[in-house]
Amino acid sequence: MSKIQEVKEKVEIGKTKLVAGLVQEALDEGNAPGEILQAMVDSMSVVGEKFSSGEIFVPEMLIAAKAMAKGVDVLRPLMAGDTSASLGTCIIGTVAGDLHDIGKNLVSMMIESAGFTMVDLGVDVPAERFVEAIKENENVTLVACSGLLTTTMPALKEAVETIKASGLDVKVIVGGAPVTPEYAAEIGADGFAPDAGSAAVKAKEMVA
Ligand code: B1M
Repeated sequence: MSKIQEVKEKVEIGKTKLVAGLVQEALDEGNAPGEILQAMVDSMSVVGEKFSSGEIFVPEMLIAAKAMAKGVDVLRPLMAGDTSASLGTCIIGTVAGDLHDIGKNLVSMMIESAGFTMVDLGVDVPAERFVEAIKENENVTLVACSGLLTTTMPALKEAVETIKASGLDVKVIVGGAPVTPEYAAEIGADGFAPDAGSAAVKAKEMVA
């Protein structure tokens, strides 16, 4: 079995203590960081399918997420690009009621590598907290809101509307599995991206 395949399998079954070592071994064998990351993202899709079909439950889903986070920790220094260019500060968070943070963390890593200083508010972030963070930090040019549940799409809308209603001069980008470009436009977001890589490209375009 290839090392990448092993990483994928161990993330799926939540072997938190093994994943970091296996990711390092996969790198040592010459696999690209992006390829290893994609394997772990694919694992989470399998985990999601197993959850949907009732084969696994929330605790297994959580432990798989923790295993992936260990792997991402190893890749992070290799994925971060040249951060010397400053495009300002980006406030990022997962919206109220939503605890999913793996995608948000990947988006944060990629936007940082595009040249932003990141301020990560974490998960379950109330709309008002985004506004406070814009006021508390210097040179905020962008706010990035992530939402992973269909039930938290209204919270995404509330976040965008609250930021816009504050009158503060920032752009807002939204994304997450249930979010479509149409929904992003409907709720008044300035930008949308389907994945972490394109979020970085879009973020740069938005503040240029
Ligand atoms: Co939950 N969960 N979960 N979960 N979970 C999903 C999302 C689900 C699709 C699983 C399923 O049913 N197949 C489903 C949502 C269904 C829906 O709403 N339509 C679901 C559910 C139902 C739930 C609970 C309600 C389960 C329950 O309690 N009964 C519960 C809700 C808790 C809450 O948030 N209030 C719940 C809980 C959890 C855990 C806490 C156990 C855990 C999260 C742990 C963590 O994140 N630290 C978890 C997990 C792990 C998942 C799955 C399996 C994996 C999510 C993930 O990390 N994917 C997920 C199934 C799936 O995704 N197929 C699932 C990998 C990650 C890289 O992808 O997050 O999509 P993703 O991010 C991508 C893009 O979406 C995009 O870029 C990222 C990288 O390319 N993106 C952005 C994300 N944010 C962006 C922002 C941007 C731009 C792009 O701009 C700002």
